[in-house]
Formats: sequence, C-alpha cells, structure tokens
Amino acid sequence: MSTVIQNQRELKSDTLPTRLAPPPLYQVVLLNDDYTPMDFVVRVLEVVFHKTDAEAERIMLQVHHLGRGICGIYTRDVAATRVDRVLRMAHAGQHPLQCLMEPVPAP
Ligand code: TYC
Repeated sequence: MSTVIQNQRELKSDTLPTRLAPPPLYQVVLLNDDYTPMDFVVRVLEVVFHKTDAEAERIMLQVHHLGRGICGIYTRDVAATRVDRVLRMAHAGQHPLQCLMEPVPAP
C-alpha cells in the first residue's frame, strides 16, 4: 500500500496516479484606451512580459488597432500576478491602461 500526500490530505491507494491533469491556462489581455501613451504600453510589455522591443511594439500596435491583444499565456497565479503588475504600473503612471485574464478558449 503506497501513501500519497495531495493537497495536505493523505490518500491511501494501491496504485500511484500515473498522470496529473495539466493545469488550466489563462491568457493575459491588454485593452486599448485613448489616453495611455504608446511608449508606456511598450515599456509595460517589456518589463512585465519580458518582450523584446520589436515584439512589444507589435503587441502594442495590435491592441491600438484591434482593441485588445494577448500578452502571454500562464497558469492562474502567474497570470494574476502579471495583471496586478500591469495595473500597478498604470496606476503609478496615472494611466487608465486596463488588463485582464481569461481562460484560454478551447480550440
Ligand atoms: N491607443 C493609445 C494611444 O493612441 C495607445 C495604447 C495602446 C493604449 C495599447 C493602450 O493597451 C493599449 N495613445
């Protein structure tokens, strides 16, 4: 009889689970507005999402033209932390930049 500790509870089982389900993934989405300066958005993408200058510029322009754009796909806690960092930077810079996370849509 093997013993597996899962989520603080002790489960007794004759067989170890062979595979864990992959964690749900979330996409972090940046929204357009009429006031946040373009260079500020580029800086946010570089600092928070580790984008290159060219990639940050591409995403910023996509958001500017289409209204929204995906900055990255992460597990729940990582996505939530990135959203929080974006909103804190926006608040500190007194810009209305908005950012959210949503489950990655099923294919
Ligand atoms: N639309 C903004 C401007 O013209 C630029 C911008 C891009 C703002 C992306 C937000 O997520 C954003 N200054």
